[in-house]
Amino acid sequence: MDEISALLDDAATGAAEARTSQELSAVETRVLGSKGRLQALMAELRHAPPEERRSLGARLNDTRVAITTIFAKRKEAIKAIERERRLEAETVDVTLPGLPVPRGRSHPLSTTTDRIKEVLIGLGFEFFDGPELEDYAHNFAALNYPEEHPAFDEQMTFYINDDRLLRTQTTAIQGRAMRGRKPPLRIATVGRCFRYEAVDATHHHTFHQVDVFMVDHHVSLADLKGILKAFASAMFGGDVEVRFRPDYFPFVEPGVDYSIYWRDRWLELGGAGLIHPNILAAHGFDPEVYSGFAFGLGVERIHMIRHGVTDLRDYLNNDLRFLWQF
Ligand code: FA5
Repeated sequence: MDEISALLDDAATGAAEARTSQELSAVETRVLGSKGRLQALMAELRHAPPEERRSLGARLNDTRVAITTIFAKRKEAIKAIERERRLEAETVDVTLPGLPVPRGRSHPLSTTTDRIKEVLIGLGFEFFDGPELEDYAHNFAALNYPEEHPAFDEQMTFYINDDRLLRTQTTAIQGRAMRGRKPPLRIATVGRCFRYEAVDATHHHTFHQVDVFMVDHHVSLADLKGILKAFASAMFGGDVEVRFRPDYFPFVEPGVDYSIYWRDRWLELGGAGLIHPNILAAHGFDPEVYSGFAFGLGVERIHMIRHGVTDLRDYLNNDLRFLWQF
């Protein structure tokens, strides 16, 4: 008899002392399991005197129900405590400083290109794209380069075959943009160019150019100078002076190189001139009726001047210490 009471007491104490579901489950197995103490007492019933068997059986049954209830209640309580603990462990302190996420930004040549487009579109020019892998005709022949001319020496490049080459100048867009169109034309392009160069601080095998041209009635060097002045003033800020000096490019006549006066010095920017009559005629624009100007310059050069960068190779090195300065 005492054994039954003792079992109930032990079960109650064991359940109360169990701190986790696993501990409780161990106690439960010990008491109620098939090899547990209650089962052992049940097995002994048959050795009890027959007159006591019935009441003993009823007590054991009541005890089983009581113990089962104790365990069920304790199980609920432990579950609640465990949920509480888990929530506490998962709590996020929203006041802690966050992990820094490095942010990217536009490459200086991209921001310069964007600005170039903004300014030239504002001046009424339309943008065109041409292929970086050009053909000989657009890069040279259509631009009035005579065969075997020394002008080629300045623009040696990488040939894919006899006819296909990496373009040396964005001027190659001219033939593509003039074909099938009629003046008035105000067209610009910006993009990557390539030359077989001895690489140094101001020459790379890969660089970027912007090219601009206009064809209409009575276009003169004065128009060219006016557009260049407006372009350079918008790009560099302030009132910029433009100076021409004679230069030679096969696709212009006359040809010039131009410099701007900015922050107390003259800075050479690129080449320009009036579009050669041969080129106008080749596209069916009568040179007696139409004339045009063209100019080109390096995108890197613009950024270098503005920010005092001294080595143009830095633009392609992808060193973030350089790029994050802008
Ligand atoms: C030309 O390429 C002509 N197409 C420009 C032009 C256009 C003249 C329209 C007349 C009418 P040039 O070879 O000078 O010209 O190059 C122009 C600019 O491109 C240079 O001033 C320079 O800023 C840039 N450039 C040329 N070669 C390189 C190079 N290897 N690395 C970096 N920039 C270069």
